[in-house]
Amino acid sequence: MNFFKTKKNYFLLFFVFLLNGCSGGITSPKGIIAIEQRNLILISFLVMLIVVIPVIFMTLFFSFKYHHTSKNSQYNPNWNNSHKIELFSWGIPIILITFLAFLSWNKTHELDPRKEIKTHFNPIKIKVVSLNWKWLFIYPKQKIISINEVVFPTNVPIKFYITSKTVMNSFFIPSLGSQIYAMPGMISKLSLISNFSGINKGISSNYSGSGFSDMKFDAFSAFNLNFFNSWIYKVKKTGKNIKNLDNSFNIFYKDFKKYFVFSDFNIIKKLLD
Ligand SMILES: [Cu+2]
Repeated sequence: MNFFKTKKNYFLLFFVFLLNGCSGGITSPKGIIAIEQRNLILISFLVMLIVVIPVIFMTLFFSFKYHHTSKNSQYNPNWNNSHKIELFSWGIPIILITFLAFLSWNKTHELDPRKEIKTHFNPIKIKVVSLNWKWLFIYPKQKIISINEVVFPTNVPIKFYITSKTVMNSFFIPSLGSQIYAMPGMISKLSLISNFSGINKGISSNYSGSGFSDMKFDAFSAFNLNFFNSWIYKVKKTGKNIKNLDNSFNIFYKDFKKYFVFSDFNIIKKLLD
């Protein structure tokens, strides 16, 4: 049988191409937050189709049935009201909107970015600073800094404290969910978790200037705590030592080295304030 013989197969092929670009983002979630958000989008989409599909169908059906050349339609000049139609055209949207409102209200509270994710692991705290045009990841407890690379263990909640040293950006790891703004003078909190090890892409989803297209980072979800600790060890061994800073971020702009180590947290604190 030839695949291209039936219309149905063309239709299937169309959908394959349509969905081709949808890998790696919010449609292939890697953590519970992102899974919940994907489901919310899909449920809302399907619920809205309850209205959209009949409307498309009726538009076509009515224009054929009541076309001026059509012979099987009735001419009804004195018709003015139908409770049945009113019931459908008001009743169904009211039910759907009530359902969507209920769902959105509950999910936005449940998936509040600031809310801590409860597991039996303590969350890992990472400070994120957006610069022109790179991402700085500060691990206060581990006393390290890495540029455009963030590593955390799988199944351990991560608590990001996000700010900007320049213009406004938006911190977003699509496969883990929830984008949040990085703003100067403010700290946005974001809780995420990754339940699969591997590389996730990170971006800024808010246009911020000419070097914006380079504001991408790798978010590695380490297989377990041991892998995470060995990464920390590697950074401490290879990172450039920060002993004193003249109150500026210039060192991060000039230096193309990816990792930094600091012995005294006051150095970093001074920069963040
Ligand atoms: Cu906005």
